[in-house]
Amino acid sequence: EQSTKNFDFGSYHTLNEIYAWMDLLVATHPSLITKSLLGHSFEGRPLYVLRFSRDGSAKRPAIWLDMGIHSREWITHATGVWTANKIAEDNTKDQSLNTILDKLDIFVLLVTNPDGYVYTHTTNRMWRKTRSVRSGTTCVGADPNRNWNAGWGGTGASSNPCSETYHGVAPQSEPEIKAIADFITNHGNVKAMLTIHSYSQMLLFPYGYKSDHCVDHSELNNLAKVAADSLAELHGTKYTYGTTLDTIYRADGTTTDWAYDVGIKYSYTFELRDTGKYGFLLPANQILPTAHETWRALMKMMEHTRDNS
Ligand code: PAY
Ligand code: ZN
Repeated sequence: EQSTKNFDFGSYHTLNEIYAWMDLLVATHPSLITKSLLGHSFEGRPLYVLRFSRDGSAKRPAIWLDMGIHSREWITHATGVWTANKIAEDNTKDQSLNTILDKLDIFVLLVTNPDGYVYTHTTNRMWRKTRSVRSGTTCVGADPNRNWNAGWGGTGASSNPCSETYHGVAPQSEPEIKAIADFITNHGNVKAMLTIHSYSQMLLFPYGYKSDHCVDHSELNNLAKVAADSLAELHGTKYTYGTTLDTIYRADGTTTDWAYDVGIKYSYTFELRDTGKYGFLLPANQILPTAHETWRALMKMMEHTRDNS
């Protein structure tokens, strides 16, 4: 019973199931994986990050992956669980992953917005935001992907607390975002930040808050193409790519722009399947194909990070 082998990677799981599975994964791979507490959500739930590391030293160069910042994007948590298991199982078997882990730590935050995730299971499957409450409004939550301190408060977000893209009362007002930003800043050696969303089948990179192309634009665009091409080879799933502003819309206060502006060059938003047929309600029989194809793109980005940092 108590084995990661019995876990059904092809189903959606609750927060408690994911948290219990994380403990099993750590117990199964104790020399590779540690779990740390980043902080707590607004409602007091723990924010746990998994660290895959061959070396005990605190500040090795690292790759950061996060899932579920928007709670209704269930395919991201499911893909994340599969991905964490893949890293654990293949860490020495896959020669390329082996060389990545020789050089870099990998952090995986499977449930960035646990309050929202619980709410999507109990009350409203389509909940996107956090569950923070504030005075002066009965509307709950802020958009955690408009709450970062990068172009915060511009026109690519809403100042209306009832909006789906409400930016919150201040940059990093949401404890989930503050906890991640503090962790990454204190770490100081994160080389890639890959934040996983759904849906739209896109790879997005800075900027979202301004139309200027960043100085690394051609390198980031080329890497997005390599990743998208590799992803498509498996099941033919077509991704578009480019800056957030050029490819989807203007968005202010996003993870990717914050990461890039604090010096994390390889900064991407993934928008997983599909393009709208099922949207956030992607059928569970697409979890494994999505995870498998996404892995190919993630590996291209992790390999490039390994070879260029
Ligand atoms: O990080 O590049 C970014 C911003 C783009 C995403 C956002 O609005 O935060 C795009 C949307 C998302 O995944 O949240 C797309 C989905 C389909 C939505 O809710 O509109
Ligand atoms: Zn999202």
